[in-house]
Amino acid sequence: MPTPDPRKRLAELREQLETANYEYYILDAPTIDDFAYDALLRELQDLETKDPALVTPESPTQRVGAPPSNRFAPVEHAHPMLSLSNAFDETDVRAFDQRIRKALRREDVGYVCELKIDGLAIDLAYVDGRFSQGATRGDGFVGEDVTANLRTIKSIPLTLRETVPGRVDIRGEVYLPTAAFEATNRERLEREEAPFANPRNAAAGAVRQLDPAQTAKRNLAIWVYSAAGLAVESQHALLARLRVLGLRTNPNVRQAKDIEAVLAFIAEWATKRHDLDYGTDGIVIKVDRVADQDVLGFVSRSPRWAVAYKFPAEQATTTVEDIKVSVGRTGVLTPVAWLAPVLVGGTTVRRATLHNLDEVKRLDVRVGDRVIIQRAGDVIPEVVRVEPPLVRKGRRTPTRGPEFTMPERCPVCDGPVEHREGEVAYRCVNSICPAKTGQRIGHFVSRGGFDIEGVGSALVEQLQSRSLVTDPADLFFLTKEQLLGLDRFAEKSATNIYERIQSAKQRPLARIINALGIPQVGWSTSEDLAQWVAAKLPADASLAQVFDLLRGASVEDLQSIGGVGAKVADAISGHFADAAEIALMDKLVRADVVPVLPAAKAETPAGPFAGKSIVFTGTLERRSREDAEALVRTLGAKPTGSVSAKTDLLVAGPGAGTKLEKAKQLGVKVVDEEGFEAMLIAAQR
Ligand code: 0OX
Repeated sequence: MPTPDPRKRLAELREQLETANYEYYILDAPTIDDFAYDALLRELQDLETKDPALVTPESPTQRVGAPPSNRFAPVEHAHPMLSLSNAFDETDVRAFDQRIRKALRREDVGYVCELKIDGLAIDLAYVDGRFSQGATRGDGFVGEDVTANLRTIKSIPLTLRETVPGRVDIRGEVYLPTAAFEATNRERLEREEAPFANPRNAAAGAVRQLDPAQTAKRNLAIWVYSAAGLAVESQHALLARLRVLGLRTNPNVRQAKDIEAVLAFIAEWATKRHDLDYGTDGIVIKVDRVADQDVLGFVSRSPRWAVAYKFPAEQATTTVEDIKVSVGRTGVLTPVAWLAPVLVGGTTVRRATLHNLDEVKRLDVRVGDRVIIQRAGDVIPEVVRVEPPLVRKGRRTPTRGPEFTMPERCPVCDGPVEHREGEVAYRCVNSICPAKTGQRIGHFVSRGGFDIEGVGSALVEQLQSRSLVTDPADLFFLTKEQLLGLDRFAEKSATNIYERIQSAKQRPLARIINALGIPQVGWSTSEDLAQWVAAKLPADASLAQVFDLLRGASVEDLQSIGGVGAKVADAISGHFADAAEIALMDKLVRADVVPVLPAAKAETPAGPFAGKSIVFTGTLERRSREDAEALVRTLGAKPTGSVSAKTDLLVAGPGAGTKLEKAKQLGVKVVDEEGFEAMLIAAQR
């Protein structure tokens, strides 16, 4: 008998497994059981083990097992990933419809309504039908390469069911089903880690696991909703085409012939959404026809042709079991209501912030009270009001606890609490308060800082209680042996954390600056500061040089940085002059932290608009004249009203007259609106 050709069998197995996947994950209609699936997969694995040369990235065996990576490489999106503008009520939705009809100069505009999935937006690039790269949204222009992790998600096909030549970018939302989200949070609470605030954060945590095998365990799924590179005439046709290609689109969509039909869809899903096994926080309304979308264009980074209606905050009633005080990174004391657990919009809530003492007094909330709490989107749950007690016949009115007062000593370190005249906040002023230090370390290792995965609050508390860290920089001096001595640490976990900490020593400068926790300085100012430093120092400057430069900067120097006002400049200057902060920075230098400086930008922004004098004439259809002028100003251009020999560019829409004539006579460059939009896209990259 001739030996069967392994290649032929391999192709058969892959085909059968991909089909089984498609039927199970996309069509929700399996034709073979788990046992049969596993048998096929094992046979394929055996063949590939015998001849590793036969393994390809699209093989179903490759959905698990890529080696863990240290960090994710940046990926520049081939097409920017847009964000959506919001609508919060019926008036906003009707205003959106009016804007659309006005801009299209037509009354009959059809829409498509989609559920707004509470997940993580990602881009899937398919080249010649093969999944080649997956990236997170990031800032819309540059995301992170999470290909290996996305490969583990079974509802992401590794090959399209029809080969589409060239590249297509498919966008969708990766999400964690509600049950998996709740299970993840229960596990986190058991490990004394902070639970994820919402399904989106949990999905982001799972997608950004350094070890794809961990992502594979999480039960993530995807719904896709847009694509660049597929020629279609409408959003509803696009969704149909995506389904044909084997991608998973959400079934709860509707074509709406007008805004009344859109509002009916919204009303229907306001309650029905609770029956879904995934989170949705609103409805995305899209103009259906692609030709109309093209006419409408964009305002800054949001399409004019779509809007996200957000469901109103969810409310629930529960009982206050305790009021405790937490201490934040800057020492501010926040009263927190500990609640009888209650389900609010699909998430179990156990705590709600009471913000500050004034708010507690305003609400007059006490232990034992029944309260209405609310949770809106990403926001931490809060107490809205106290309900009158339920008094039943023959029963005593439930007793209320005493009036809440702020503690006079810090509940964590017993240090003095200060309340400055005229300020709402109460602060622990002990500079070495472990709560402050703990929160500070949390910020230091967070995604916007040194991004050290695995250093959670439980680990930080252990390190603090054993005096192994008293400030964030101490992390870099921890030895593997010290980690091994901690509870629940074995050789592998200690080595893992140790290596992650060591590899975090090299980080983009903006992250290092953000990690310092300078008051008033968030992510965007950190980026501005990093850019300013990069313009003044060589690309391979050391951290010591960077800190010296910032320490030596005057308030005036700092104010010369775009986006830094007087208050922020004062805060930065104060931070770099503070003895304790200087000691911390010196320690980071001694730890051999290496800053990666951003590519220095020229003083005026580079790009096609930098330093150019621009005139707009005629009608602009995609954006207002004011919007266009403001936009080019941010890109370094000077918009003016009349054409002269000094004019560099004339943007001429329909109806342009004398200005266009004059520009032609003077040989000034002229572009139409299309050309201008193309220049904008290039400039905003
Ligand atoms: C969602 C969702 C997000 C694509 C370009 C315009 C709007 N979270 O479910 N975004 C979009 O579409 C973007 N659709 C969605 N359904």
